[in-house]
Amino acid sequence: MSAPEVRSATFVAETRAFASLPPVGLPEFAFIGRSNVGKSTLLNRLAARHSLARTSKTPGRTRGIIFYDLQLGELADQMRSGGNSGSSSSGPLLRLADLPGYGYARVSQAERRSWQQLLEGYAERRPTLVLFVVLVDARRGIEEEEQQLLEWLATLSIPSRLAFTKVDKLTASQRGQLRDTLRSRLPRIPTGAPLLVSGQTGDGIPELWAAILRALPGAASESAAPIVPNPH
Ligand SMILES: Nc1nc2c(ncn2[C@@H]2O[C@H](COP(=O)(O)OP(=O)(O)OP(=O)(O)O)[C@@H](O)[C@H]2O)c(=O)[nH]1
Ligand SMILES: [Mg+2]
Repeated sequence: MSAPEVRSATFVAETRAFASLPPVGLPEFAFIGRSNVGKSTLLNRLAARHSLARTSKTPGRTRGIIFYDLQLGELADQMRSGGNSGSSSSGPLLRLADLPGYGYARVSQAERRSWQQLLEGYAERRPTLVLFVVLVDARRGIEEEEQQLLEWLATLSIPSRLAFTKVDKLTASQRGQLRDTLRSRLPRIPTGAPLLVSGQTGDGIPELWAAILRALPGAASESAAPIVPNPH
């Protein structure tokens, strides 16, 4: 499995309030997770660009929702349709949304409230939202916040996919243990099979791309993770 060619990746907008979200356009894939989990690094890796999204060792780097539009090459069309598509010269267009990280202590109450409102408005009322990719640090595992987030998205019927980041920091046996733990917990995780990824090494990126492309409207359905259309 390989990742599709990303023909272009462009910054669209950064917004801190629901009222100033950019006009709806391409199908959107939102990346959410604890501060410092590696959201921006993963977006750069997906886009195959070094510095599209700003990354930082200091938590709390991304403060608003930042949107990027991607134009993919034709391999993406083949991945979407399970390999039977014709030979079109360019692939699909889609939008990635980098959300601010939660759980960062040095953020004021006011900023926390405004971020919460932005997230709720975005999740509940964005018609082009396709999928939430919920990122979890592979060394921390799923904590209370992630469990609540997954359950909240499920109550809104918003499809979500869990991805464990920074798996390059795990030994092979720790990765095996994580997979075993996830398999035993799966019935309690309201999402498709979790992905193991690394923005640093590119591990799991083709699988993450496959999940994104199969969730795109009009794509062949993915049997491991049925996609429920977002009714909002
Ligand atoms: N080893 C390793 N380090 C990573 C990986 N992804 C991110 N990092 C490091 O983790 C730190 C945070 O990465 P970011 O991508 O900025 O994290 P973020 O989730 O966007 O953070 P906020 O915007 O603050 O919420 C940086 O020092 C990255 O270099 C990864 O896959 N492996
Ligand atoms: Mg970030």
